[in-house]
Amino acid sequence: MHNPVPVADKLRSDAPPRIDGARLLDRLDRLAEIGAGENGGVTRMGFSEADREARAHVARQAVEAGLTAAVDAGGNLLIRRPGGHHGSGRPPVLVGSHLDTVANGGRLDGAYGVIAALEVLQTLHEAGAETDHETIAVAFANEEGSLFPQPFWGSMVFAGRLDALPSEPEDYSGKPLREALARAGGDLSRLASATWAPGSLTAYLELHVEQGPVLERLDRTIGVVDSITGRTQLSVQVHGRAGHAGTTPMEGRRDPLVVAARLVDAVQALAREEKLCRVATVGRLDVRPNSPNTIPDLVRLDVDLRDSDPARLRAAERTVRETLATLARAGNVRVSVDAGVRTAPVQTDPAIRDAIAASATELGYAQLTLPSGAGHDAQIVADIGPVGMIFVPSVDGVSHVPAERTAPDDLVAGAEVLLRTVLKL
Ligand code: HGY
Ligand code: MN
Ligand code: MN
Ligand code: MN
Repeated sequence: MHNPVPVADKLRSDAPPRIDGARLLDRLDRLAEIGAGENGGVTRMGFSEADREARAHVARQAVEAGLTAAVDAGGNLLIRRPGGHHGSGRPPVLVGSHLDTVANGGRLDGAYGVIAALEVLQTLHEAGAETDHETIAVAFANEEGSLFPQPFWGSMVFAGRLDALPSEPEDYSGKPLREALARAGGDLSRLASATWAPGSLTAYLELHVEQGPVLERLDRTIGVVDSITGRTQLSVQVHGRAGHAGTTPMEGRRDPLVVAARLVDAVQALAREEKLCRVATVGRLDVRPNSPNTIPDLVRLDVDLRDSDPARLRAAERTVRETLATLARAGNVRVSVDAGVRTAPVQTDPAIRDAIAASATELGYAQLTLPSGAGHDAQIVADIGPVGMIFVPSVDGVSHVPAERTAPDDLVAGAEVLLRTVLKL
């Protein structure tokens, strides 16, 4: 092994190492085949078979690149350079995102940040670059909460938010997480071994597609994220009385689906008309028994509220609860509400923002500072260290759908800025 040239000398003697764009794009293509659907969508819901296959696939690529890969008790994949190559004076810099997707989602949300992090680590390794901190790549587990409804699962374990997680998590169908987590290499009874203490990171950097229209509309290549939205997710159950659709008179029905439908309309109105929060959505609705000629007995739905102001989120949540109580009385049904997720909005770190901006300028990419409308693992990792996020444009501003795309040059540009920023931290 040649003696690694200290990156300080290396930077002085020649330009910093550059990303292998072709390898980055090829890895994204191959990863997108795991969980691929017939219409170009990708389904790799957290701790599903496809998710586990993706985690193992990325771990194999890391090892083939001469790096090491290990899964912690929370199911997070951590990739490191073999010993050395960094000073011991400062805590590590963590770069990454998530590999799991929503159902029939896109090929870039999360995956792009993980593959770019692998590319950064491999480029540093091949250049024998010395950094004064260890650089670690991570794929956080179950960021989306699509199968097991605890979004940000892996980053919450990593950041030590164990008391915010259920002790025996189950998926939407009631299947326990314990076995699925074990198959992914984790261990529900040893989560504490996977937590990192506050101050144990120099920085966490997440490269991500914007998932919105702003960068494309303003023709900017690099987004410097200044804040990440707050989010409240409520799981609502509406219990009515099942009955025969043909023989049960309309008078006296206790139909939970009628109440749920009115709630869906009220939720979108509280953002669109009353402007109580930035956006409000019901994206999931389960009807039991879901039979065309039966009045349902139970309807479950998830309410997703987003805003950058925690007080507005609390007011919007109160309004949802009050509206639901009124509708329940009128519909003579019983309701319950669980706050599944409450994540506070987070500001990114100014010094990291400056490093991202300087990197984009050095590389000649047009940039814009903007907030994130989507939630990210970075807002959880912010509990234990300073965080930064880099965005690249999303074609037509769409995400969480098969049409999710980013121009290849922009994908490479984002990874170049990620690498350059790591070297500046
Ligand atoms: O829902 C979100 O904001 C993210 O994609 N998990
Ligand atoms: Mn997502
Ligand atoms: Mn994401
Ligand atoms: Mn994210």
